[in-house]
Amino acid sequence: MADKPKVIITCAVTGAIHTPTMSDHLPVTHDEIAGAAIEAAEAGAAILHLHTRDPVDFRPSVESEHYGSILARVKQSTNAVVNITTGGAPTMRIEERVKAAEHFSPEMCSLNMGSMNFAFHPLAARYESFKYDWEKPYIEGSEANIFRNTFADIKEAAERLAPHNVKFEHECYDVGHLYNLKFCMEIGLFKPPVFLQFVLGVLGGIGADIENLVFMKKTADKLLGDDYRWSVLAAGAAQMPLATAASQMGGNVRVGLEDSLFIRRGELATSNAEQVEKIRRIVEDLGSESQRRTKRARCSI
Ligand code: KMH
Ligand code: ZN
Repeated sequence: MADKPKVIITCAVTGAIHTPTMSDHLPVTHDEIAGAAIEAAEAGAAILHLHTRDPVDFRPSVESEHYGSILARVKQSTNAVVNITTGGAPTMRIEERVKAAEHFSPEMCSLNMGSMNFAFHPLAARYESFKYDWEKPYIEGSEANIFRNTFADIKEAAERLAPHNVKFEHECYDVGHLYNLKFCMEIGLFKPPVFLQFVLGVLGGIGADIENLVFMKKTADKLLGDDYRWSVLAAGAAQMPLATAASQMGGNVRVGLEDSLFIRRGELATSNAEQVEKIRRIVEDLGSESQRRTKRARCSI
């Protein structure tokens, strides 16, 4: 009998978009982030995409000292691939965003493939009050904020992290970002096979529907041929439907509270692990196998 198709589940545990007011289940302390990551790995996540937060008011942080205890616990307790964000928060510049990856040399890092108005200001109207003073201006400010990822920024991240031998999760929020990646490969910044994360449903990027997913995939095929592997993250309500579709199209999937706070329409997820369990169940019910790693090694995707 033919081997079952394998699907890599990434879990993005806390991110920098959702704020403490939005869900009591969003892990925000270092202890909670580490615990949530470990639970997600136990539930079936092979890659853990990690951000950290300030320990005082839980705003997004990229400080290496705010990662230390999280990474130590995760490495001790799981075999999952550790993926540290270089996206940080959309308000931060690349120089600060790559520092933690330089410091810890993880197996993987995200790398955002274009500049955009990464906007989530409509979320502000959903809450009457906020737990922390920074939340409302941070959310509202995204209306006018440019998440800067110029070619120079991408080159800087690639060159600074080259000695660390990291595998990048190339985050592509729109079709143009695939062309940006192709250009960067042509000038030798990234070697195939590259690992793409198609990001659908962020305001400022491509919308989350099946036609757009097919378009992203066809464009990647045209530009990159066999030189890539891919995964999908869809923001909010589209998370599970598009992850399911991706898993049936030969792709991999990303879930986690960074990308959606919900387990189904109108119901908050109680944990990252709950989302991992759900997508794993779907993927396995549909005849694929979730890819796991039995022992810790350098990344070999
Ligand atoms: N929050 C995701 C939509 C990064 O960390 O590099 C984008 C993201 C960015 O994961
Ligand atoms: Zn992220």
